[in-house]
Amino acid sequence: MLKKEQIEFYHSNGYLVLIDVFSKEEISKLNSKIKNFKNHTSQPNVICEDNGDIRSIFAPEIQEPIFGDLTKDKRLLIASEELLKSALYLYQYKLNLKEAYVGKYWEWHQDFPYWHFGDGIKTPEMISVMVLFDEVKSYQGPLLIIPKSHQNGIVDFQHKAHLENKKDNLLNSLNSDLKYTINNELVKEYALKNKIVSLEGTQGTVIFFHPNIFHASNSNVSPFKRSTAIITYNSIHNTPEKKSSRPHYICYRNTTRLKVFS
Ligand SMILES: O=C(O)CCC(=O)C(=O)O
Repeated sequence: MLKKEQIEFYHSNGYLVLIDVFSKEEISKLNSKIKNFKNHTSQPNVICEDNGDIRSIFAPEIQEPIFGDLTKDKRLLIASEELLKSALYLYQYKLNLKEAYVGKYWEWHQDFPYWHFGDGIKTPEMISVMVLFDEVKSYQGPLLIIPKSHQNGIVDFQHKAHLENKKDNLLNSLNSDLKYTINNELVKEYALKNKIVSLEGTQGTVIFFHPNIFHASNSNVSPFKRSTAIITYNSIHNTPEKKSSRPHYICYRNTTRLKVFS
């Protein structure tokens, strides 16, 4: 159960970090399965960089069912319910891998625009939970966030002329040239006001973050990989009005309340 101060911290700052939530043994079990996805790079839920390395794996339980249990773990699910004060369903789940030396960056963005415009979700009554599968230091491309930047809804996007006449492409929500990035001047303004926080942590650390928080991460030029899971829950009262046209591995269709795995 979260403490009152932790819940207040989350709502005020838009994120919350809990260290050592999972043991090394628990994480090792999952980590050992990640290499198996190399056999599935032609599957549509496995998103690769131009060099063939895996960037993200959506709905990893499709190929490796063991990953399914993580989304129902009480340390993530109950804590998220406490933060949102709502029953939740699983909205999206992915592994983000940043390979040693070459793992690529994520530009400054908010997540909610993708879910609002892409899937028709009405309000940001949602939460994302990042689980660190490796110890993450400053040089491995940790998640960067700007505290309190979640408070003003969806903000102005950075104009990207090269994407303007391009046909709407699913990959532009998934690759390193994102469709909805935050206007650079705004990023600067918020960063000057509230600073940028680098969320490093031990293996097994958990980071809860708001769908409107400004976040990004650098490339991983270090010799150490950085694997993470990001689970996004949505309130059962916030289901989309119509079915998303995006694939089921990007936007789950089962909106029944998720129950803790026991
Ligand atoms: O993996 C990261 O460092 C950032 C991921 C991210 O921003 C996202 O998946 O929306």
